Amino acid sequence: MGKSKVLVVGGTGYLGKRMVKASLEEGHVTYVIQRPEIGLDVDKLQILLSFKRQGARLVQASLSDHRSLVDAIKMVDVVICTMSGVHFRSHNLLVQLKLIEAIKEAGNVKRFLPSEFGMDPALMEHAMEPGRVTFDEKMEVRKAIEEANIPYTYVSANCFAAYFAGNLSQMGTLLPPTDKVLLYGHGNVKVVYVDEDDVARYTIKTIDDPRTLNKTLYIRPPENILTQTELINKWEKLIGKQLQKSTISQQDFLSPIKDLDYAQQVGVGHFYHIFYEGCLTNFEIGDQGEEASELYPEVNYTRMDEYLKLYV
Ligand code: GNU
Repeated sequence: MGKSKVLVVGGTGYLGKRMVKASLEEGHVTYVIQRPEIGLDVDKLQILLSFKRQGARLVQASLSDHRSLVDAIKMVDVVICTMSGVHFRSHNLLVQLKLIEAIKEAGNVKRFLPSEFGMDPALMEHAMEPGRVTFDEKMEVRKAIEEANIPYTYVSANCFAAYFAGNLSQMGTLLPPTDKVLLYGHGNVKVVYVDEDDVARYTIKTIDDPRTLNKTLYIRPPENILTQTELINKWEKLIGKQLQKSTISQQDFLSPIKDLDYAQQVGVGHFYHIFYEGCLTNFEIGDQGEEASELYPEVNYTRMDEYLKLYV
């Protein structure tokens, strides 16, 4: 297999770091943008330097300097963007429109993977305010990509394990509760939990795969399609103790939304669609999609009982 030249935009971030690592591990020539805007952010600089030590190439460019972006893009075949779409983090999905302008002008990119990595925004036209902004923005980015005829793959990675599994899907915390756990409805809606390192592995597998050209890659590892209750059972087995369960109805879950800050309002909407409506699993993958664990059975994905061991 010929190796690709890959540019990661957002390489120092939560998911981007994992993309850079996975790309280097697959033997691709891996470029990471070094933005002048990092200024005195010593953590970001150290991450970049550690990538360089591992063989990545740092390229100076800024998202507010079109020329610099075009020059960076001209060096590669594949662009992966992992800018944050999470509201309690930097949240800047529409900045990708500038990247698309540059990809259009450069004209050499064989595959662009925009920042998606969650639910499929194309299936969220009915989503609640204000959480729908995430999907509306991702669709705006898709529209720009498709109008510019840029070859793409959209990755629907479902629930990042650190946000959804380590906390047994409780909001407002990243750690498992010790006594009481809240079940959404009957806790019996199938969701999909994916270790972020696996998100990066599958994503890198797909960048030069003709089967995912202009398609959506859904990451649905079969053993990680679980209900909230099934996830909690795995945890209880690990700690050898039962948690006290209470359920919250859909109505009670949604009613206090006005009193929350904006990021939490966005979160409530997302959790509602995932855990009550079942938006991650209530559809079959059509001919515009492929499933990652089917295409790449060689990836030994992390099962959630293994993942949760870290939290004991
Ligand atoms: C969820 C969050 C966690 C929010 C997606 C508030 C877009 C997606 C599965 O907005 O990444 O506690 O697909 O108190 O397409 C937020 C994002 C997570 C929800 C995180 C999201 C999932 C966004 C919270 C909380 C753990």
